Parts: sequence; structure tokens; C-alpha cells
Amino acid sequence: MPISNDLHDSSSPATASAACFQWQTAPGAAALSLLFLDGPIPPAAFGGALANVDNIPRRVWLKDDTGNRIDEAMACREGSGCLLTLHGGPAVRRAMEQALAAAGIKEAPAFPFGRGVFAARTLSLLPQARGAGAVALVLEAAGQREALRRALIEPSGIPSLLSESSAARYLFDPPRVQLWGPVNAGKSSLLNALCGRPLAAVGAEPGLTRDVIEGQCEHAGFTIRLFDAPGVWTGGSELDAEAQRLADTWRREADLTIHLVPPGAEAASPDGGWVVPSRADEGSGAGVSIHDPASLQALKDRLLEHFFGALRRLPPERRFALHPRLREDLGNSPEAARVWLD
Ligand SMILES: Nc1nc2c(ncn2[C@@H]2O[C@H](COP(=O)(O)OP(=O)(O)OP(=O)(O)O)[C@@H](O)[C@H]2O)c(=O)[nH]1
Ligand SMILES: [Mg+2]
Repeated sequence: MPISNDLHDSSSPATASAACFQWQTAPGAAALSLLFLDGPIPPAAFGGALANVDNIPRRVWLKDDTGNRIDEAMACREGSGCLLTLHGGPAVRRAMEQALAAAGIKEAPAFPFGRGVFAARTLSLLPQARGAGAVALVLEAAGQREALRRALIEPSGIPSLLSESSAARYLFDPPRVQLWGPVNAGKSSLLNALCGRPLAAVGAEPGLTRDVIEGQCEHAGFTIRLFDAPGVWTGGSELDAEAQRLADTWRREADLTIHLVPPGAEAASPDGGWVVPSRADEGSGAGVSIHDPASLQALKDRLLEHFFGALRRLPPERRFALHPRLREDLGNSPEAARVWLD
């Protein structure tokens, strides 16, 4: 990953002998806090967690000088220092400040991390990033000013830049997947199994689910939103039919519909989406079963590949988590986007 040379101001007060720190986010009950450490960090500080930090963001467990865990953070090298993404909130902040004092790391007078507009705006997306994988990609993107400059100099590169980065919107607004199918297809059971929590009631009684129920599936650091729905059937009451109609409006807003087909049912002929045999342990074995962890894992992998695969396969210097404003600017006029690089 290219390191932007403007991420770190050369007039920073760090010297070869002293590290210093500065919070990049205001105190408060935010979801995430950003802390920039500049200069050589004592190797033993934070239980040695920052001794081998490099350009690719990774998870570290920060400990205080008595070995107590402070927080699980993302750490990434930036210029002459290190950027930490911590959980927000006053308790973590206070514990960090005590550990910094114990390590002899003083607060720096203001030095602007991300002086470049691009880095600053890209990093402003961090609090919206959903999942550790999303945080890592935003941190990487903030350091890619030079790669962006190269793409902008070559105007024919902009369309591919935009298409490559389009999936990045799912880092902030996770993709929506609608589970669909006949009553008793196993939609609610699958929602619970994929999310790892009993969100929806399940049972052999047909038409048990009467509403759209949302869950979140976290997989490999990425978030996917899943929606359960009332089953498709003709034997229900007017209330069931009304619930179905409502669910259908949700389905049309989903990014993907998974049509579950239980053993013995007619295969759906969906207008797009995936057809997946369900309750596979009762059928031919092909498809997904809540009793077969490997089949659940395979479905999650397939979803991850569908929504994030292209983005994750790009070389690091092209994995732009572009700020929505920058995407808009690039779409309108490459010239307008250049102000991001000044
Ligand atoms: N053997 C087996 N049984 C399953 C599986 N998934 C669901 N079931 C059972 O199938 C029945 C129906 O499951 P639900 O998850 O409630 O089905 P649904 O599609 O949500 O049904 P409705 O809400 O009525 O539309 C329950 O008795 C579940 O225990 C599976 O993978 N294998
Ligand atoms: Mg159900």
C-alpha cells in the first residue's frame, strides 16, 4: 500500500527520542476513537502490542503496564507513527491515557494527522464502517492518495475506479439479503443459524412468521443484513396474505433474494436471486441445512464473495473505500475531484 507522505506533517513535534500522542476524535460516547502515536514507541509499551505494526491494519490487544487488557484495537503504520482505532467511550480513553503516561508518551500539541483532504475525508468514514474488515479497508484507503492521483491523471482510469469501488458502499451500508420461500422452508431457522442468535420463532406450524425480521450476519469481519419473511402460501388467512404483500415490498428493496426450496417442493422460478435447497439433511443433501455447519459456512462464504469478493481481490492500492462525496465528484467531473488531492 502506498503511504501518503502528507499523512504526517513534517513539522510534527515528535523527535527521534520521544513519542507523543494525539486523539484524532473528540471525547464522547462515539463508536470509535482514533489515536495517532508519533515517533518511536517504546517496544514494551502496551504489552508489546505495537512492536511490529506495519502498513496493513491488523487487530492488536493493548495492555497496560500491569498486564490488564485495555481494548482490542486496529493498528496501522502511518508515516513516522502509528494510527490506532479504538472502541469509543470515556472508559477506554481514560485507560489509554493512563497507559500512555505510564509508557512516558506525552500528549502532543496539535499536529494535523491527515492534513491532506483525501485522507481526512476518507478517515471521517471510519465511525460508519461496519465490521473489522470495513475498518481495515478504510484505513488502507486513507493512505492511497498517490494511487488516487495516478488514477485521476489518467482520465480513462476513472470509470474503472468507480466500478471497482462501487462495492465499497457495502462497507458502510451492509448489503440486504431477503430469505424467501414457502411456509416451513426453514427461513426463520436459517436466519437464526446464520446470525448465531434466536431472533425469530421457528416451528412446524405453517405461517408461524407474520412479519419481516432483521438480523445481522458477521463473517470474516464483514456485515450482511438478513431478513426473514412470512412464508409464501395460499392456505392462510387474510392477515397472512397482508403480511405477504408487505414482505414483498421489502423483498424488492433487497440487494439479493435467497429462494429456499425445501425437500419435495417445486423449485422456484425466481425473478433473479439465488435458488438454494433448504433442510438439505432431509433431502438429497445438496443445499443448506441448519444441522450442517459446513453448509452454513459455505453459504456465508458465497455471500461474502458475492458482495465483497471483487473488492477484496483487488491489489491493496486499488481498494478504494471512496467517500460518497468523492464518488459523486468523480462521476460529475474529474477536475472537481482534484481538489481532494490539494
Ligand atoms: N431437519 C431440518 N429441519 C429444519 C431445518 N430448518 C428448519 N427445520 C425445521 O422446519 C420447520 C420449519 O422451520 P421454520 O424455520 O419455522 O420455517 P419457516 O420457513 O420460517 O416457516 P414459516 O415462518 O411458517 O413460513 C421447523 O420445525 C424447523 O425445526 C433444517 O435445516 N433441517
Ligand atoms: Mg418463519
